[in-house]
Parts: sequence; structure tokens; C-alpha cells
Amino acid sequence: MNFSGLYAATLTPFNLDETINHDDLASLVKFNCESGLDGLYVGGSTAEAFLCSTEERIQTLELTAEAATADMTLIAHVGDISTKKSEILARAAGAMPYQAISAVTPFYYPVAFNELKKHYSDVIQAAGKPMIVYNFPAFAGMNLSGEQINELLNIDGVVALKQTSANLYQMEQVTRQNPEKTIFNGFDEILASGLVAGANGGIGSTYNIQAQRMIDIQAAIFTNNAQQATALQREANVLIDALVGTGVIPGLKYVLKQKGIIQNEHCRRPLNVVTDEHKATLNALIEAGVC
Ligand code: NAY
Repeated sequence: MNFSGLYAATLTPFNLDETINHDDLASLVKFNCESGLDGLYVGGSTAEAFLCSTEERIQTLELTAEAATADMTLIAHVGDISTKKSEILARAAGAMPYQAISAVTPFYYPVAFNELKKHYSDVIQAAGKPMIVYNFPAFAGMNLSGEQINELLNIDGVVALKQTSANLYQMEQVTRQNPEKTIFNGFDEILASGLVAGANGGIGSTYNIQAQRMIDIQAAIFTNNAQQATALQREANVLIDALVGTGVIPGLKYVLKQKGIIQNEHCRRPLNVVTDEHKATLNALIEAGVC
């Protein structure tokens, strides 16, 4: 199966008491399924996965798979700092209608590269589904070299990489050296540049509120219209700058609530709600039709 394309990294809506809001979750999944995107990346950092218990993460995977339409490609993020917990999540996702799994490199404890490779092999085996490895040096604290990324891509069962890094030289090298693999751009801020460097898709949080713009950026790059792609990426980044200012996850939930897609904008502590000042910034962008 070819996994290339554009995927929304899904959010987990919470009630004020921090329990998962099932209605909001279903509504957001439905909204994303109608957005023209190719699929959903479920249960990643945008879904506040590392603030949730393993049971809650499995429940989120279940609720999303139930609400999604059959035309969407579903990727379950099962990454954790513990192989054992990742395996539990992978086994659960393996039994659900997900086409692939994905896992961020384990963080906090230093992990040797041979341990990392064993981690990915064990998790792949637990799911029995293709794996998208996730390179995110800024948050995961593991700065993989191009050679190490190539080695990970050669593990049995690994079909793709989610490259959340601003290193576009590395993006070009990895895509050139692994033409048979799908390489996703992971920073929405550089979708156009990532695609020019050779990425064949993107996974992002802000796709939840600007799907059409991301689709248009990809179309502009694929039709050699660099000027149009730059203009669209600039529009996207006005919004992303504002979201980075508010906190991306609280900001996205606030916008989705203002647009009536979800009713509750709460996050898991310690993530906070958006301040009045930041609400005013986001309201102005909504009013101007930016999102
Ligand atoms: C995930 O795991 O949920 C993601 O893949 C989300 C991708 C996002 N990266 C992070 C670290 O949240 O969309 C990006 C990001 O929010 C965006 O580029 C703004 O910085």
C-alpha cells in the first residue's frame, strides 16, 4: 500500500474534568474526513498521548476508527518511552482497522541505536502492521544521522518516515536514498519546502483547521508553481505563528470550538487554555477568513 498523502494529526477533546469528550471526538473526526485530506494520524503528540493513560490511548484509537469513513487511511501512533507499553498499544491497534502504526523514538532515557532498532522491531511484531518511524529530534532528544535513518527505514516492516525536523538537507538525502519509502514532512511551517526537498506527503496538527490550504500547497508544488506555493505557505505561517504563540494544541482547540466543530476546548493539565489576549489574535484570524 502507498501511504503518501496529507494526514491530520488528530486532537483529543476533553471535558473540564479532563475526561475524553466522545461527542467532540466523533465530530472532529467527521470534520476531518470531509476535509479532502488522505487520512488521519491518530494518538500522536497533538492528541496529548503522553498525557493519557495506555487505556485512554487505546480508547481514543477505538473511538476514532469507529467515527472515521472508510476512504481515510488511518495511522495509529503507538509510541512510548517503554517498549512494553508500545507493544500493548501496537497489539490493540493491530486488531483495529488501522492501515499502519507509527512510533516516536523513545525519549527521556538515553537509548543506544541497537536498542532503538530492537524497540521498533518488537513493536512492529506486536502490531503485525507496517510501521512509520518518527524522527523528532527537538522533542524526542535523539538526533538521528542520515545513515541511522536509512538503517531504521531498512528494518523489516518499516514503510515510511515522519521527518519532523527543519533539516531540509537531511530530508533531501533521505528521500533520494530511499525512493521506495514514503517520507512525510512533519513541520507544517515548511510543508512546501519539505515537498520540494522530496517528501511525498505531510502529517500535521494545523491540518485540522487549514486542510484546504495544505492540499493547495501540495498541488502547487506538484504542478511546479513555486510562487503559488510560497504565497500559500506564507498564509499558513501567519496562522501557525499565532498558534505557536498560544500553544499549538490549546490554540487549535479554541479555533475548532469557535467554528462549532467541538464544544469543549479543554486540554489535559499542564496544558492550559488560551489567554484572552491570544483569543483576540485567533478571533481576528477567524474573522479575516484565515481559518
Ligand atoms: C503528532 O505527533 O501529533 C504530530 O505529528 C503533529 C505534527 C506537529 N508536530 C508537533 C511536534 O506537534 O504539526 C506539527 C506542529 O504542531 C506544527 O508544525 C506547528 O509547529
